Amino acid sequence: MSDTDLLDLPLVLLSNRGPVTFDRDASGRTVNRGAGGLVSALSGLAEHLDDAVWVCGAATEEDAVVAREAEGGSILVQTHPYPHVVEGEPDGPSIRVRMVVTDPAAYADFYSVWSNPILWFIQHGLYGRSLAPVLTKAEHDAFENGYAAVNRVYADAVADEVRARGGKALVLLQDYHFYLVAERVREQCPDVVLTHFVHIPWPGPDEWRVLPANIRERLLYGLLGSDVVGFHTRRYARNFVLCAAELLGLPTNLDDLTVTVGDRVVRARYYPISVDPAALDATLATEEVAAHVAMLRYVFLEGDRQLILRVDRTDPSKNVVRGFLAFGTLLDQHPELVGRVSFLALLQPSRTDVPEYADYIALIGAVVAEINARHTKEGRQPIDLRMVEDFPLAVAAYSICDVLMVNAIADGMNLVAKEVAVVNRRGGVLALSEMAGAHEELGEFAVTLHPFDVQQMADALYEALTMPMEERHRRLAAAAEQVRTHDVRRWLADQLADLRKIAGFS
Ligand code: GDG
Repeated sequence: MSDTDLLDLPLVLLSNRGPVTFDRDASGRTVNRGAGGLVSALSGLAEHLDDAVWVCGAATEEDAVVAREAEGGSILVQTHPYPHVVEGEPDGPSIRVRMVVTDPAAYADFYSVWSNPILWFIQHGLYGRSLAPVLTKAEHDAFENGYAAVNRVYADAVADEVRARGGKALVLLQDYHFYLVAERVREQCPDVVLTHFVHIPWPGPDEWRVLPANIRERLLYGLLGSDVVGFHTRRYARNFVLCAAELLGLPTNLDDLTVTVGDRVVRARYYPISVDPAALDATLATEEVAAHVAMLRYVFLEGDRQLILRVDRTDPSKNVVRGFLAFGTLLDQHPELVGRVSFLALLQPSRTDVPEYADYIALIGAVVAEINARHTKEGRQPIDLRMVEDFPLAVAAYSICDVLMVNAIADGMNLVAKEVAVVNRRGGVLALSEMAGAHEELGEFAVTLHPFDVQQMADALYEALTMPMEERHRRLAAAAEQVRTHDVRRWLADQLADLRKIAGFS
């Protein structure tokens, strides 16, 4: 059975970032396809349906112009052989896209006050709590006039698309930006089949008590407008059910992972997201990646030298600073590794408008400078820190590293670990935080990291670097097999199979 056989309903998708973005250069309007496994998986689904639309935010100025030209409606974008807008009948795979424009001040409150950082920080356990967060009238206003207001606009756009399809459609909502959407769509379109997938961790009730009761209750009831609330792991799904029990007092079943709201039963489910192995194999086979591989081998791997890698956004949840402290401890305690083991960190600057993120980048720089000053040998610095957005370089580094370090404080899944499992050709060892969702699937093939224990992480790095080659290859092969048989298509297919049952089609 193919993915599309699972769908007898029209499809409406919603995510903050859409499948295409428009820009303008000297030749006029340009169209670019969004990057990443989620966009390819969801586009792949939508492209093969007659009646699908993807609702998303206008991300660029040109997106807003396109949205205004469409007068609030959708446009048809043909995605192959190159992305372009079509007026008549497409002669290749295509997606309808509806870009939503919101008031800039409301969007700033929605995105830069509530989605990031408040919800992100709560869900990743990043608040120290002694001094942060401080919720003032400004945050309360930003919730009403930003998060809730923007959610209403998106919900109305989704409901509009559902009504245009006869009031019965399958709606797939994505992520923490839109917790209030499902409830409002259901109010307007009671026959809808709704799923909301949360890409980041879902903590237990006490973490949510950081928010005042009226706000946390609205967020939870918003999500409970869905038929299914999807997470990466069983632990997050369980936490969600616990929240419904403790914070809302609703009847729940922790074995079935269900919540009863009025006459409806809402299911919490877990579907571990994954990568597109064929796309990764194709990237690895490019000349650009091969050139990077040659350069990286020359710089880091001559003789018996070894390479530890990390690839992350500069997000405090990724725990970059403690990762370097652990590496510094490793070199302190094993001086024979100095000059022989390098640490390449490819970090993508992220959310630099949020003060905590800007401070975090500065701290990373300071820690790296200190460790490099302490352990430079024969002119060779142990840490090579590169602040870059360069996916081909990342894939090249994935393929030749000895150890990948993922030591997140909390991470919904962590796709980098899965990408390395597929692409590495050197018996690379995954050094994987027990707090990353990926640990549920890949932990048995990895060395486990405890993200707060710098000594434990140093010891684990040592274990990974000194692991016999045969064992390294055995573990890597098993991890690769797990990821290749549980790819991003399966992530989507499993959700659709559950929804099909709920909608009464099987
Ligand atoms: C959120 C959740 C969850 C790497 N370098 C570049 C680049 N990458 C790609 C990686 C990977 C992606 O970025 C990062 O994904 P992660 O899963 O590691 O982390 P988040 O960005 O925090 O993602 C996470 C995910 O959503 C999916 O549900 O797994 O837990 O936090 O694919 O290869 N991309 C570009 N340039 C680079 O230099 N464009």
